[in-house]
Amino acid sequence: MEEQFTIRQAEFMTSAGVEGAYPSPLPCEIAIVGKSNVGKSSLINCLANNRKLAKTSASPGKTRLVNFFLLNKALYLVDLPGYGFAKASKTEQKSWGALLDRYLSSGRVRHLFMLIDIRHAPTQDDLTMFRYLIYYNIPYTLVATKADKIAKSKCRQEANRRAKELGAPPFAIPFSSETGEGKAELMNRIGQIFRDCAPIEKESEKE
Ligand SMILES: Nc1nc2c(ncn2[C@@H]2O[C@H](COP(=O)(O)OP(=O)(O)O)[C@@H](O)[C@H]2O)c(=O)[nH]1
Ligand SMILES: [Mg+2]
Repeated sequence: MEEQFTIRQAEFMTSAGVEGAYPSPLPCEIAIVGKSNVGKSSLINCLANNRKLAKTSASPGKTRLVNFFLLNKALYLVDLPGYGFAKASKTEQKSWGALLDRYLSSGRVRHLFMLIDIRHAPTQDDLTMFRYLIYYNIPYTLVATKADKIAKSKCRQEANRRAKELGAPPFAIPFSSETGEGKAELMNRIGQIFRDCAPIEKESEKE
């Protein structure tokens, strides 16, 4: 049975860099990864119905921090800094790697949404990122963004093709933060993840 998850409330909590403290963990934390400009911040805003919640930018590489958004005061949605923008210096790449390593190895994240552009084959950085999340053994869902840029009749097929090119089972959710396509499907996914994260009542605690 699918039960639609609704975001009643969304707020920005805090940002952390390579050293800053993360907020106290909640049972459910979902993080979003993907290359710069793929539409991570736009997706958060679209889900939360708030265009100003996460800063979006037409010029890539602006998010250098791990940004925590609290949904319904119950779960964290985390905007991770994007990878693979051409102008990044070696130092910047290194600090991005350290930031991501620290976050992923913290054991907080329960699920990752990996975003890929529906129009293009995965980049080397996408492939590296995908291997990395397999290595960390983190459950993930692939989301193919900017679906409004291609014919609607091709979205499902193209999204799945991108997943396959990444080396994943051939399934990705086609999504557009412009038209809201795929939003209901993604909200269902969040609902499922949220329910799976809920602490299970132990037999001994039941009365
Ligand atoms: N057409 C279209 N543009 C999008 C979509 N999502 C994001 N964008 C645009 O892509 C650019 C980068 O978006 P942003 O959310 O900041 O990407 P981020 O770097 O991954 O956080 C912005 O100019 C957005 O308006 C989408 O679904 N469709
Ligand atoms: Mg962003």
